[in-house]
Amino acid sequence: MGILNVTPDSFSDGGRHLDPRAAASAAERLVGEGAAILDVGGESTRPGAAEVDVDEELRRVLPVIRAARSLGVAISVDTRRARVAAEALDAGATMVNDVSGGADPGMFPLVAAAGCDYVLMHTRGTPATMMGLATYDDVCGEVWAALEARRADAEAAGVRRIWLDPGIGFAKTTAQNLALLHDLPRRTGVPVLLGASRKRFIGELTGQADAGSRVEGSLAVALWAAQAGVDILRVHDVGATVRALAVWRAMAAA
Ligand code: HH2
Repeated sequence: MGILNVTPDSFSDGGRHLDPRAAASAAERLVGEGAAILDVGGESTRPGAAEVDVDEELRRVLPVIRAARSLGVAISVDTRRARVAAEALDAGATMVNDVSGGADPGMFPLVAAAGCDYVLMHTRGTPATMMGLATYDDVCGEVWAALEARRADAEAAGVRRIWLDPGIGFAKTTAQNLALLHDLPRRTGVPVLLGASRKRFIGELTGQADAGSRVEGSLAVALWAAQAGVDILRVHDVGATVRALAVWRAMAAA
């Protein structure tokens, strides 16, 4: 899954794709590099990010989704709002990536009626408040129990095609992120999506303050996750990840 943020303030690619032509060429590049899914987002969810008005979020994502339809890959909309998800699905998206885990009461009924794919991510609070909520006795047990409980709610509402995501960096410290990654091989048998690309904990471990310089660290996580059986990797550096996975896959199959 290639990341395409149409925002002024995303932590890594903020401001780069606000112009529709820049977004279209980024989408083409990500698909050319091997992305099977494009994840289009119009609201930054980095720690402390401000909320975006729904109409503004729609204004950002809809033209990009419409333009990306011709690229022949699946399109996901990264949104916490049912109204944005509904219009994105009408515009051609087939997956809803919801970092709030269904906080909008309209989200599960909408996704159930659409019959689309749904990514259910773990977080606490909102992007503005989440880092004050990173307190757990047993981070792995609590995160996966919360995900399973939300999945049961989603299924009860009629949602069928669900990927679970532990939400790396969302209400989690570096130590908690590492514990969740270490624990991934135990989570076999459930469809999992992971988004660790260029995140802050990688910068802390490698001494890279600039998000664009966190490629090698991101690849290390991607290979670990692939080995653990993670189904979808949400990444900025699609070409590098695809090449690293080609070698990993050959070794795994040898
Ligand atoms: N992380 C981000 C955004 N969406 N979706 C899922 N399912 N999992 C994630 O880990 C995830 C996500 C944050 O990264 P990014 O989109 O690069 O930055 P920003 O939130 O600043 O736009």
